[in-house]
Amino acid sequence: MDREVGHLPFSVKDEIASLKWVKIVTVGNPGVGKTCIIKHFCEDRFTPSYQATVGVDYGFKIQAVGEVEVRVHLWDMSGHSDYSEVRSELYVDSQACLLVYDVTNKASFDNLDYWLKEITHFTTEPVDIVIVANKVDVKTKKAIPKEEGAKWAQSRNLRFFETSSLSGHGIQSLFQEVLKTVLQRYDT
Ligand SMILES: Nc1nc2c(ncn2[C@@H]2O[C@H](COP(=O)(O)OP(=O)(O)OP(=O)(O)O)[C@@H](O)[C@H]2O)c(=O)[nH]1
Ligand SMILES: [Mg+2]
Repeated sequence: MDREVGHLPFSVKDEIASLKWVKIVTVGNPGVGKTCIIKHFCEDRFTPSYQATVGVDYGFKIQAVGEVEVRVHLWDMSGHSDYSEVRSELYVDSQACLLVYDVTNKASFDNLDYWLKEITHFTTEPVDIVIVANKVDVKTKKAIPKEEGAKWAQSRNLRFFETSSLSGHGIQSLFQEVLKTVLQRYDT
């Protein structure tokens, strides 16, 4: 390449500067479905077998929110305690955090306070923290009724969403709502 630094026309530079970038992290106990939620959002697919995330995974999607195209970076963090140091670095500068529990697994719900503490310790304001009750497709083994999850979220002043990465229920609206909130902050 024989192009010199600064060869790009100003309009291209302005164009790049005007793009909206959003960083989202997912957190919660191992196995609650963080990776599957992101896979569903980015690739519209579900994997029934469980492959624990080693440290961190990454997803990217260009998502339309109304008239705006948003470049969404998704940092999918392992819920395993071995990786708390990795997580502590990834929280920085995230604009939204999805705190996920599994409606069939009480321990994952009971641990939400632990996760919330970790999130508030490492994230930098402003960050939109939301509670995600995942695996709502499983009707027979529900350990946490919707009302209990919603009440917990309300008591901490956090928004509550239900999802299934198997059926796709609630995934699009979760990301739309979160991205809308982040974009509103962008413009203020
Ligand atoms: N029925 C059902 N199963 C799900 C759903 N989401 C995830 N799973 C299953 O739950 C298991 C764990 O999902 P993962 O997405 O790998 O969980 P994770 O939270 O990323 O786990 P770590 O990476 O270990 O922190 C897998 O076997 C998935 O197929 C869901 O909405 N419904
Ligand atoms: Mg994972």
